[in-house]
Amino acid sequence: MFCKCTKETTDQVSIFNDALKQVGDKPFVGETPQNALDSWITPNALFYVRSHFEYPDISCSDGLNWSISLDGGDGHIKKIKLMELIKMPKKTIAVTMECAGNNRNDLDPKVSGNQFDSGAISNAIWSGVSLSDVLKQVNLTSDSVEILFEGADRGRLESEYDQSSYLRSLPLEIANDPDTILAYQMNGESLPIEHGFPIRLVVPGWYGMASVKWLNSIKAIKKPFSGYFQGKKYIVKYKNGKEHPLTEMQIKSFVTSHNHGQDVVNGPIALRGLAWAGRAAVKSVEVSVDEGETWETASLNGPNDTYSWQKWSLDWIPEDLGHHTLISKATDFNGNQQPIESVWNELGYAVNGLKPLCINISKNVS
Ligand SMILES: Nc1nc2c(c(=O)[nH]1)N[C@H]1C(S)=C(S)[C@@H](COP(=O)(O)O)O[C@H]1N2
Ligand SMILES: [Mo]
Repeated sequence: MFCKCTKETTDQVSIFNDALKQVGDKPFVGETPQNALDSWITPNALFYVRSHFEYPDISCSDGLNWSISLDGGDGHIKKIKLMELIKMPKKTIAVTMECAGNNRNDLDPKVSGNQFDSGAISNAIWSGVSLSDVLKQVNLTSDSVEILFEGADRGRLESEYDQSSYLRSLPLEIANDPDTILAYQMNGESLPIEHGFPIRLVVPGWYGMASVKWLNSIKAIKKPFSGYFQGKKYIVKYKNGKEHPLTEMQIKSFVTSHNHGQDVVNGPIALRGLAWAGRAAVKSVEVSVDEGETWETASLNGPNDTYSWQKWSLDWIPEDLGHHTLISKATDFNGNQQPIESVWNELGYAVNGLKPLCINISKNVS
């Protein structure tokens, strides 16, 4: 079966809302809970949810009959049915998706927006078709510069704005990359409604805002898109007035084997965590158990997929009891290293500084 019935879809939503750590309401925004981050794959029910509007009311039969409007830039619209896409060559790919606002809560001074801790990130195996195979079905006009994607969700952006849909564009180079997919499955199941049922864009290595959910139209455009979610939001604005739009996820890592403030009984301790670097590969992860005084190289445990986070581990035998500050630091093959401090920016994006975690080692009484 391609999808579950509407009732089950509705039921799933309340399960999600219970399982996730709620960060926003109307629409629901939720983080993956800390213990679920200690796993390479995030189960669908624990995958973080970030929507700007209430999700559209798409029933199972709406999903089965879904079609996407495709315009190569000449105004002529070709409709492609989801069922036609499903018959095309299937592409399956592991992709870690991180919301650009992940860890916004760590910034000092605080900025407005969803106050995410470390859980606005998740990893899934996505299946669908290469967007490039779909684009081949129309002739892109030669003056096209970007491809614009529209979701079926609508709402008011800010009080002074009218109703709008969720719109984002991609440069041609990224749109034509065979790894950019239109996904209709997530971890082997049809997409849950909150994650874009029946079909969404998945842009590997980019922050989550690029991966448009509930995709209903694709259009080649002649001028770079500058709509609300591209010209106003998802721009890194530094204190010195410089700014740039967000694209690839910045290099980052964190400890997942322990919770902040956890009591741990003395003995050999298996430290674990995750590291990722957008479209680049992670080269190494170093770990400190003494607040950054000394560093040891962790083992990288894969899986070695291009666009998903990697697991790392380090066995450690503490030399003394009491508080210890654990920190991980990643480096990628392009020579980028995770910064010690995140760079403050007005809208609180791309927060990737080191994330110290404190544990308390107590005496083994047995
Ligand atoms: N149509 C639509 N697509 C969207 C959004 C949205 O609000 N509407 N939010 C974006 C943002 S900011 C993120 S981080 C990801 C979140 O995807 P998820 O909810 O499946 O985790 O979807 C992106 N795609
Ligand atoms: Mo996001």
